[in-house]
Amino acid sequence: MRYEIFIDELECFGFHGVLEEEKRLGQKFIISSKLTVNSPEGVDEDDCDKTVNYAQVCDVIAAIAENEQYDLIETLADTIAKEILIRFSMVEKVSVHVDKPSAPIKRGVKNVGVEVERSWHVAYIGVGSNMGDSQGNINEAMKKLKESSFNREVVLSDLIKTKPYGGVEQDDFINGVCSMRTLLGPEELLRLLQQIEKELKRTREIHWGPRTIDLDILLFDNIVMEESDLTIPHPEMCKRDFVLKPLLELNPRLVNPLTHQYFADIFEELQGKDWYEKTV
Ligand code: A4P
Ligand code: MG
Repeated sequence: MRYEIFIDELECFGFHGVLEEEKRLGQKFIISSKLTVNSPEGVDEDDCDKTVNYAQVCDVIAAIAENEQYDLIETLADTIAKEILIRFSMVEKVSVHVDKPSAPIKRGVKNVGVEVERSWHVAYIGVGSNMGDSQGNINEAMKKLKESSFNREVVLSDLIKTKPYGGVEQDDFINGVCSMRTLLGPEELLRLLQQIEKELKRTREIHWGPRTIDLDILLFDNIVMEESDLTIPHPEMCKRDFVLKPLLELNPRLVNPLTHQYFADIFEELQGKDWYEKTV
């Protein structure tokens, strides 16, 4: 069952702020939070272990607010939100509100505050390599994704050997798809993937050319977005058997949020298209 827990106006004494006096003297911060809890076993048994203990949540909030130091209350609120999601596995979504009633503002202001929201998301990542030790590169990328405390349940499909798609003459690829839960937003996840590509010595000389590792966001919840640096669903995914096959292995009932078609049907239709380059 799903329900909400509220923590209202927890008073903490912290040292957050841009000014030197704020860092030295400290001041009062008032923190409220709303947690959406999914308790698989429900609360019929009246058992504290089957829910989220709000006293422990208060301790986590106070430990961050009182022992860490941030210039911005936005960063403080976001750090608390992430930590609650990481520490309490039954929490699906959290909002954190931080008030700073004694903020050093010359005009009379009763209060200033911020509110941030974080939740767990489901993401599917296309994984490919055709340079160096491809299998080793993919394993290393998976290790790095698992090491990030912002991700959980990182699962890799079977890896398949595929013919290069797209006209560039190059070695065969190893491809797969990885599914995971992440508390990062789409742009933050893209930055993490690009950081891992960089660490694995990915260079960008030829468009669609050889690469030690390529990590593309295929799907992110049911989001449809088109920004200059990020398009979701991945614009090429429906044309690629080396993406659809491992994706369907992980979840055969996935639906394309753009067209509302089953990816299983898209994969089947692909086989009949005259431009289809079979790579698997
Ligand atoms: N970008 C936009 N949307 C996304 C997204 N959903 N996920 C932007 C990731 N990145 C996204 O990507 C270029 C830009 O796309 C990024 O800066 C990002 O902001 P890139 O990885 O730097 O460059 P690229 O390799 O030229 O493009 P891309 O799209 O990664 O290449 P593809 O489309 O993956 O194609 N044949 C086989 N058999 N197997 C393969 O894996 N891969 C390619 C590369 C060609 N042929 C292949 C395979
Ligand atoms: Mg890419």
